[in-house]
Amino acid sequence: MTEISPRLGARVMALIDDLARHTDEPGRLTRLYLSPAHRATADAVLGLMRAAGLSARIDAAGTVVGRVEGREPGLPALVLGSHIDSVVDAGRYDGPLGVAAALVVAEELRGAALPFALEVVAFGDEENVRFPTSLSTSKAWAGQYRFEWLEGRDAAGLTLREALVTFGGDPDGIPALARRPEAVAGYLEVHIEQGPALEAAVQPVGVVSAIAGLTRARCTVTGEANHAGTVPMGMRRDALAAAAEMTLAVERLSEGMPGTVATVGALAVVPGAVNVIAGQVDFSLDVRSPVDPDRHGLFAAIQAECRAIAGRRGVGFTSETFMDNPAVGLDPGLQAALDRAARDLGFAPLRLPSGATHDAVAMAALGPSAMLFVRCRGGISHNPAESITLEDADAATRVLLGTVRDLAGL
Ligand code: HGY
Ligand code: MN
Ligand code: MN
Ligand code: MN
Repeated sequence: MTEISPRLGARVMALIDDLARHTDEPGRLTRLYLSPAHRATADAVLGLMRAAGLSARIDAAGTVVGRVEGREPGLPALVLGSHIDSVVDAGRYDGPLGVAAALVVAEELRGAALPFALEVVAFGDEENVRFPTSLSTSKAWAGQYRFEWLEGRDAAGLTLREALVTFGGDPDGIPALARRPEAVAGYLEVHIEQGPALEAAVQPVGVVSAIAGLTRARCTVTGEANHAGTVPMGMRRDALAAAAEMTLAVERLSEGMPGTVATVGALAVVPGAVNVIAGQVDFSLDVRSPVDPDRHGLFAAIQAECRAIAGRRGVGFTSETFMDNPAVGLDPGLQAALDRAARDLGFAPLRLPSGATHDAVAMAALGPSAMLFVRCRGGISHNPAESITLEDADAATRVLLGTVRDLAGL
C-alpha cells in the first residue's frame, strides 16, 4: 500500500476538534437538538460548506445542507453526511466524523463536473435525547414526520415546537422538507463503529451490512406516594421497587433471546425524596434486534412481564411506543463501491452489522444508502473516552472520496 500523507485525516480531525468546542455544558460535550450549542455548530458547518463552494442553508427542522450541482443543474444528489447533535457527556466523533469527512470530500472534489449533484448534510436530533419523541431530522427528509412530535416536551417543559422557533427553525415548514426519492441518487455515511469488531480485526474501516431494528417506548409505573417511616412494607405500592423489578426483567428476558438487546436508559422518580415512597416512575425502554420478529417478540414479552409485575404489586403500568424502526438492509451497489475503494487503498474491510441506529435508516427510505464504519478505541462511544486515530480518519475519508469518484466514473 503506497504511503499517503494523512492530509485528509488531519483536516477531518481539525474540523471535529473545532466543532467539539460547541457544548451546552462547560467541561463536557453535550449538544442537544436545537440547543444554543447545536445552533453554534450548525452555523459553523454552514460556514464550512459555503467555504467549500456549496450553496448551503439550515432548513426548517434544523438540518444543515449544502449542495453543488453536477455537470448540469437539477441532477439527483449523492448525499454525504451524518448528525451533529450528541448525547449527554458525549464523545466528539459520533456524528461529526461523518459530517467532517463529507466536507473534506466536497473540498477535494471542488470543480469536478460530476454526473450527480453532491450534497453534504448535518442532521439534528439523531440522538433523540432532548425530546421524548424522535424527529431525527433525517426523518423529515424521508417524509416520516409526525405532527405530534412537535408537542413533545424536554426536561424544562419546553415543547419541540417552541425550541425549534427559538432555534430559528419553522415547525410548519417541516412537512415540505420531504424529499422526492428520484431527487436522491444515494446516501453515504461515515460513522464510528461504536463496537469492538474492527479493532479486533485490526482493520481501520468496515462496510455496514445492515442496521438493527429498534423499538422505543415511554413507560410509566403509578403507585402511591407515602411516608417512608410509617407504612409497613407489606402495605406499600412502591412505584420505584416495581420499576426496579421491571428493569431486571428487561435484562433477563433479553439475555434469554440471543441477538437482541434491551435497555432501560432513563428513569425519573416522583416525588424523588429520601423519606417518600415513590408514587410514580417514568422510564425509557429501548429494544433492538437485526431480526424484526425477535425484536417484536421480545418487546411483547417485556410488556407482558411488566404488566404481571404491576398486577402483583398493585401498581399501574402504561407504555407508549414512539419509535418503531424496522431493521434496514443497505444498498448492495453502494456497499460494493465502498468495499472496492477500501481494497484499492490496501484494506480488507469487514462486513459488520450496526446495533446502533443512524440517519441512514431514514435515508434508506429515500434511496440507496450505505455506511462505512471506522475503528474506535475499545469500541467505546456515547462516552467522552470515544476516540479514533488520525490515520483511521484519513483512511475513512480516502475511502469515501474513492467511492464518490468510483460512482462518478472518475
Ligand atoms: O441510539 C442509537 O443507536 C444512536 O446512537 N442514536
Ligand atoms: Mn451517531
Ligand atoms: Mn449516537
Ligand atoms: Mn414528615
